[in-house]
Amino acid sequence: MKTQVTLGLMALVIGTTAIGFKLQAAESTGERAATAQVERVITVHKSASCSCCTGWIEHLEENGFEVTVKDTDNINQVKIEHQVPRELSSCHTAIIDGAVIEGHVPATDIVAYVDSQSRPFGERTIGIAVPGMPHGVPGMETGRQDDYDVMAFAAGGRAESVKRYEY
Ligand SMILES: [Cu+2]
Repeated sequence: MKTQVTLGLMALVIGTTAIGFKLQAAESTGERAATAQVERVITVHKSASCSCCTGWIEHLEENGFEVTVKDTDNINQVKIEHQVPRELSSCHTAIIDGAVIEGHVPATDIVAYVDSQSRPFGERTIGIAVPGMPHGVPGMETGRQDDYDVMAFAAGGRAESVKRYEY
């Protein structure tokens, strides 16, 4: 019991140090130009046959992301594992910095979300999604342009719009 308490305290100290260092690093980096050069490493889970997923991956690469593609025969299982609410689900599921990106989310919104400290549901926030397959989203250039929302979501299906695109 005594050992456990000590270990817990050590973890807390290490954790605090890590946060302090991170903040310090961000301050010394300073300018936005330096931030923009940081590589965005993302893993995309998709079905092998999904062509609009490939279109979205190209959109990410054009915007400076380094993409690892993982084809799967059971994309629904991936969504269950990453707690993507059924009503928000789309064709592909991606992971970046521990955040879940579901569907055809524009690269700028991924960057804004990952960089931002604001999370609509606090630590329970899992990620962001563009539900379904709206026409005109990155990777879905069909010639038609739908209005759509980027939704933040948490476990248990809680969700709210963090950005709306209207045309
Ligand atoms: Cu798609």
